[in-house]
Amino acid sequence: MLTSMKRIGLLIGLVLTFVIAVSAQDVTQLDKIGSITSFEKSDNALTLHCSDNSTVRVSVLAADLIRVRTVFAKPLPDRDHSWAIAKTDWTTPRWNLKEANDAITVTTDEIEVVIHRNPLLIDFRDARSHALINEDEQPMSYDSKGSLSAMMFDPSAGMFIASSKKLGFDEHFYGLGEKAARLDKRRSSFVNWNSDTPGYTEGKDPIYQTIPFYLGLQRGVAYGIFFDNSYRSYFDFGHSSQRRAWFGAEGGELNYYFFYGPSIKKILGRYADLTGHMQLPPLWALGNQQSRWSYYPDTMIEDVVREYRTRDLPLDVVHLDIDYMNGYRVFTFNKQRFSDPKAFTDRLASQGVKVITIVDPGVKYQPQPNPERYSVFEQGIEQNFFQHRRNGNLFVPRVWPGESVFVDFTLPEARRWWGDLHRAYTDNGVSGIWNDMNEPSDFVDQTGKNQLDVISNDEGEKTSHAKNRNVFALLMARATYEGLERLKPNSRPYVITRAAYAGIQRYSTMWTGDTNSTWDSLALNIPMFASLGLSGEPFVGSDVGGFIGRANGELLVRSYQVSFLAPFCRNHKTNDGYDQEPWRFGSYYEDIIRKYLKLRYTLLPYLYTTLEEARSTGVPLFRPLVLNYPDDANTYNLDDEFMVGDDLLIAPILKPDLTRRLVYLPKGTWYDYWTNKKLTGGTMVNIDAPLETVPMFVRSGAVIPTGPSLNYVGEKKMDPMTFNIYPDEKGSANGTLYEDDGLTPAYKNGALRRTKFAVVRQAQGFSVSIAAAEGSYDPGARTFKFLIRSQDGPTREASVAGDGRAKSVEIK
Ligand code: MIG
Repeated sequence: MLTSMKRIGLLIGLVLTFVIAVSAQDVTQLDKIGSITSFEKSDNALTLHCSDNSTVRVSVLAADLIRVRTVFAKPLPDRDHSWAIAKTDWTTPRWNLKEANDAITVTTDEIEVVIHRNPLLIDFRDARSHALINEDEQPMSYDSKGSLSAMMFDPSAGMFIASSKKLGFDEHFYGLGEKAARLDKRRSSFVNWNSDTPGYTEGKDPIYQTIPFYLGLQRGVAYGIFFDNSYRSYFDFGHSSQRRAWFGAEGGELNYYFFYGPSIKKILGRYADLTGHMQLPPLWALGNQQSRWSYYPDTMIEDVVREYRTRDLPLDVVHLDIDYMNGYRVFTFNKQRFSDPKAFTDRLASQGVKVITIVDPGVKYQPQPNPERYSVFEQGIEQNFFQHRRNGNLFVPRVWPGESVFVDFTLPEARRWWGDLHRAYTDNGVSGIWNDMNEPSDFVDQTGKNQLDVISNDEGEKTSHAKNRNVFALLMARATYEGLERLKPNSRPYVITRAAYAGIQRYSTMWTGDTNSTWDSLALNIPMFASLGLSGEPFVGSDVGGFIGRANGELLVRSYQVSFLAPFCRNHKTNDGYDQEPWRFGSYYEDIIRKYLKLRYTLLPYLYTTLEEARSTGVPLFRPLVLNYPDDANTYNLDDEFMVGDDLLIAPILKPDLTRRLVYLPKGTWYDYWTNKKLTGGTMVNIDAPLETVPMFVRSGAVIPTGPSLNYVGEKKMDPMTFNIYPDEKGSANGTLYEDDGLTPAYKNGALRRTKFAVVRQAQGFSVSIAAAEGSYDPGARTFKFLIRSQDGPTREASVAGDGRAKSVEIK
């Protein structure tokens, strides 16, 4: 029995916890940075000294990129390092400084940064129009007295810091990486702390990844903010107060990069310059993939592949989940289940199928004496590559192998060692690596509390879990990618990851973890893929059909109708879930799935061209409409349709029993992909969508390259290449085809071919001019076939040799 005193105490405690929890969101309680007392100017920066001894450095990296780096109540430390950043050698653009009594102004050709002296408030303005883009709502702030530390996840992490910006009346927010949330993040708040969250639903936060980058868009004008801080971080876009959008973290520096567009595409290009451009995976990574937890023994996988081939379903990749290993020991095979892994991958290779193996970070803790030796554990111990607690004890989490250890991936020698261990796979014909559990997940405690006293070397600084958790997966993926590059220098590495930090695109593709086989989970695919694309991660996908629970034929078909145009298209299922390979619900559903998989393969030239665009420009393949139409407010919160590149618009069905839906088409003329019927955009259109038909539209003015039907990438020569022309109102169309060998890194040295097409209407018919091909890659002789898509009459066509020479073709 509780005494009444105790009850009151409990009540007060509860109320206090609530008040504190609320004030954690209240950045107005924090100490504000002091006013500017002096400053110095260098070639590319201003360093401001403040009345409270805080230091702010405002650096000009490019005309559209400014960095603000603040440390509170002390000078800037010498070390300036981030695992996310790929480029530090910026060529300083022309800029100037203007001093006035109340403010210091830094101006580039594009941005004007007005730094008010007292209080210290920063405005970002358009350099030409002086129009405000973004402004501080209060001075940058910090918790000098530690009053918030009681509610911090890890009070020992550091000091809570925050930046607060005025919330625009009509400001929309995008990006922030992988969130189980809608496209427009306005009026929501989020936490970043990489977490293993199986079966997550909309609103679950945080989940697996941390990408502290967002875009603000107001009246068609976009800016970006990358808050490069790996501590547990917070983003609030007008959730706790309609006055402000703020971001903060439980430690580290208030270090952010400000990008100015005004277009989103331009910002994504700069963000890719700063944090790294995705490199191309092998072309077959765009092929269809099949997985489950777990296919074994080897003969079961061969059965799966046989089904695919006899049923005429295309397939490029199968995945081996954790049961291929000997007792979950990474870098081993279970010899009962896979007696000869090399012979197995060879047999699949002869059918055009590649094998990916899962590799988790947990290394089985297997000290001597033990009758079995496990060299990975032994080598790691010998070289002191595993993580330790602050007291010097080895950190021993529990994951699939039972007691385990994790590598300190901040150590370059440990990354090299881990990368080289992948020889165990590459020597056995494994073609790619799937990193799971890398939040890192620990069965002892999924929140990370059990890891708080784990120390990482961190370039000799010996820093805490609070700083290193969110970059663990980035560094593991880096070790993997660089290992694969060394082991197979002539093959492009292919890595898939669950957790991540900004910059992950340099090393890995991703998938969205443990979804549910539900309609709600399916509907989340679109805003999640789109937001990841707006956060620098172009190569995304989700378990087709959903991971947990039981799908059915209708859900599986509708799921393929979303993912058949996502970069990563892989059907995957949990261990105790009902099987969901494409044929499991009968031929009615299987036939529809076949139609979409085959369509994906014929569209590969378009997908690959668009993927290469993502590599070179940072603009993703899978796009929300707002990316292509930032001036059209109808696109600002569209969650149920998407575009692939500039030209294809897909509006899937995301609910059961529905065979018709409203689709928003932006202004202009669109072609219904299935009928070639022309539709006028700028409005919603009501479209039939029986199960066999996903509403799909082509932008007028597009040229969509397609190839032959394939069972797998490389099965046949890409001959003929067919160019589907969708003339606009004036009868014109334009397009590009990107090609390379699809396998090696030679494209980085110019072994590629880019061909541009321009179509114009003639008095009779059309004329296509093919520009001389760029690049040194030679795909060999083939035919280019041009088709004018039109609803009425037979499609007009013409063919010509696609030999790289400039020429023009008349289509009568
Ligand atoms: O605790 O390896 O997200 O795709 O099948 C579950 C088994 C561990 C989680 C991954 C899932 C994978 C599963 N893994």
